[in-house]
Amino acid sequence: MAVIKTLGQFIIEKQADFPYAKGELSRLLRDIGIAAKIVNREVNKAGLAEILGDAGTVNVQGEDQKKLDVFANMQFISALTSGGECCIVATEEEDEFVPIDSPVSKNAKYIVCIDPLDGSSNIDVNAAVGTIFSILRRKSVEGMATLEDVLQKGTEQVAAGYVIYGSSTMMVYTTGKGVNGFTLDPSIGEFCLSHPDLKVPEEGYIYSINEGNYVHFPEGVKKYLKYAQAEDAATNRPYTSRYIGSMIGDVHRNLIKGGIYMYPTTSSSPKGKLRLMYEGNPMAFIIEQAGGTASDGFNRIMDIVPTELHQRVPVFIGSKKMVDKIEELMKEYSPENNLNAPAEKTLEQLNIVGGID
Ligand code: P6P
Repeated sequence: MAVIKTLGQFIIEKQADFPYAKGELSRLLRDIGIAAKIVNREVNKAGLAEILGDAGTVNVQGEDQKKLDVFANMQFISALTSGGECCIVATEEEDEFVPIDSPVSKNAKYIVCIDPLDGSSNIDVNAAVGTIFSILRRKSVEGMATLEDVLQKGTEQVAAGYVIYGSSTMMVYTTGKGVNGFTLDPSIGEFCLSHPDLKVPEEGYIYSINEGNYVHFPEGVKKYLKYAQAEDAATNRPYTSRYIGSMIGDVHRNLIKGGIYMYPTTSSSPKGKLRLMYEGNPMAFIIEQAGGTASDGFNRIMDIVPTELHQRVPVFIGSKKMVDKIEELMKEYSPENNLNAPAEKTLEQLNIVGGID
């Protein structure tokens, strides 16, 4: 009889990994888990409740908000407010970040960047949707936290995770010590450890991309697609194409089976479609912790210095060898597409005293 280990038990057990932690991060993860169970209940009966369809509002991205988007956003903000461990919520559904100014959050030191319901256009057709979250520690030490506390590189994340509301509901997260997956057991209302120490296969044979945008892809992406579709038994090509229209669904499958998810620049998304703070960075942290790679085509996503709350980023994420291949082709055929090239190192940074002779 396998011993059930709940998310709560696992978090407490792993708390020993953080000797200086006083339990705040553990409680924050618990709060997110609680909100996820409430969102899961609504997603699972979306077809029944009057919660399908458009909310009649538009978010900062100019996308129609679905009623479930708005519901999920409210649930996570509410859980994070009452949990008391979070001082700011940056969410896809709000133009500005949401300061959490409640008596219990006075000394809260964590910031949560969240996409409350990614892939929500899939809700009405019953395809996988999910929540993506990234946890940062505020840098400022007094007063209200500010946007500067939010705009930190992905390497500064203390935790990241997603909840996939699919054929089963799973939470997958990392605190920088590997990746673990928990499946919701509705009979006891608990997320239970089901996928310990997840690792993404170094090589994969599945690629995920919206080929409808082919005409406007960078040349390096076009070259990669031709490479993926070429006949070569020795390297298991042609690969298989799988595209759910929900990043979480595609990245989760590729995490389990191996593969690459790509959302390059397109004519309608000249800087990429996915957002750095609450899609690119958290998924990059998870995939890197599972042994994979996450790139904008040229640079490690987690090294990109954010400048805007909702900034977008091209995403190539998954099996290391597949991402290495696309980076090779992007560098060769689309060098002009390198939108996040690190600023030229200054002479001081290069420790060249007195300049170059
Ligand atoms: P397209 C969902 O809106 C999302 O952000 C990702 O989850 C998904 O992979 C992508 O956009 C789908 O975009 O342009 O292919 O419909």
